[in-house]
Amino acid sequence: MSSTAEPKKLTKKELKADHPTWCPACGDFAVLASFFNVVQKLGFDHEKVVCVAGIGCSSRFPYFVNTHGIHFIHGRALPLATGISLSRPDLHVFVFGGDGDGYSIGGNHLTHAARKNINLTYVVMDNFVYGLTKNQTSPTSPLGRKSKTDPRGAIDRPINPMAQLVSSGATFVARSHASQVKHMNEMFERAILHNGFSVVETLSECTMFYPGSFDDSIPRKGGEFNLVGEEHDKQDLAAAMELTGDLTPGKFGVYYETERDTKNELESAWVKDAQAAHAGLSGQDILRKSFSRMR
Ligand SMILES: Cc1ncc(C[n+]2csc(CCOP(=O)(O)OP(=O)(O)O)c2C)c(N)n1
Ligand code: SF4
Ligand SMILES: [Mg+2]
Repeated sequence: MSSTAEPKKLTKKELKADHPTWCPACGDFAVLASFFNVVQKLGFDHEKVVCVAGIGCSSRFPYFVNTHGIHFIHGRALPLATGISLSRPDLHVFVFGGDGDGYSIGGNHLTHAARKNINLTYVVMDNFVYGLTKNQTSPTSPLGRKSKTDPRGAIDRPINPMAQLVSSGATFVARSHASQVKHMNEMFERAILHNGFSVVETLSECTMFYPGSFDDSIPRKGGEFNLVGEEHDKQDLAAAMELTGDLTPGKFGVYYETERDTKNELESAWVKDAQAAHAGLSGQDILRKSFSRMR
C-alpha cells in the first residue's frame, strides 16, 4: 500500500482477536463487547489504537483485541501508557486492568497519571477480588469478606475508588456496570472523546470467586441501578466528592468532568520552545551543549 493511501476504518470483525479465556459469565466479557462497540462506532484507524494492561484476568484484555497491545507488568500499565501517549499523541491509548492492578500495586501510578492529566482512557474492571491468583482480598473487597488471604474475613477498610479517582486530578471520572452494556457504551464513548485522563470504574463480577458481589446494583436480582441525577453539576468537585459518599450500591454515570491542560499539550509546547531556542543546531550539538553546561 502506498504511504499516501487513506487508512482503512475498523470493523468489529477486524477488532476481534483470540477467543477470550475468561470463565463463563465473567463480567469482563461485557466490557470487551462494549469496547468493540464504541471503537467501531468512533471509526478509528486500525493502526492508531493501542491497548495496554498490567497483570490479572482483566489485564488479559489486549490478547482479545486486534490492536497494538502490550500485556505488561503487574501495576505498571499506566507509566508505560503515559510514555506512549506523550511520545505518540496521534494514538488512542487505552489502559485496562483490575482493582488489584490499579488500586493496589499500581495505586501510586494512578495518582500521578491522573494529576498529570495524561491523555488516555483507563478502564478499571473492579470485581472486589484478585481473580487471576484465585481469590485474595483486594483493596475494594468489603470488610468481613472471606478470601484466601483473609480466611476469617477482611479486616482492612476498603478504599473508596471513586473518591480516590475524583480527588487524584483525573479530569473525567465515571462509574459503570458490566451488566449495563448500553450504559457502559455511553460512558466509554464519553471517556474516549474526553481530552485528558479519563477513567471509568466498571463493576465487573468475578463469577468464579465472588459471585453475587454486585447484586445490590442489578435490578433483575432485586438491586437498584441508579443513575447520577440530571441536576448533578459534573464540574463541581465538591458535588462529585459528595456522590462518592455511599457506593452501596451508589450512583452510576459521570461524577466529574472538567477541562485542564494535558501534560501532552504542556510538554509539547515546552519541547517546541526548547527546539526554537536551539534553531539551526543538530541534535548532537544540542546534546553537547547540554552536557558541557553540566560540567
Ligand atoms: C509484581 C507482581 N506481584 C504479584 C503478582 C501476582 N498477581 C498477578 S495478578 C494479581 C492480582 C490480580 O487482581 P486484579 O488486578 O484485581 O485482576 P483480576 O484478576 O481480578 O481481574 C496478582 C497479585 C504479579 N504477577 N506480579
Ligand atoms: S477468575 Fe473471576 S475475574 Fe477471572 S476470568 Fe474467572 S470470573 Fe473472570
Ligand atoms: Mg480484581
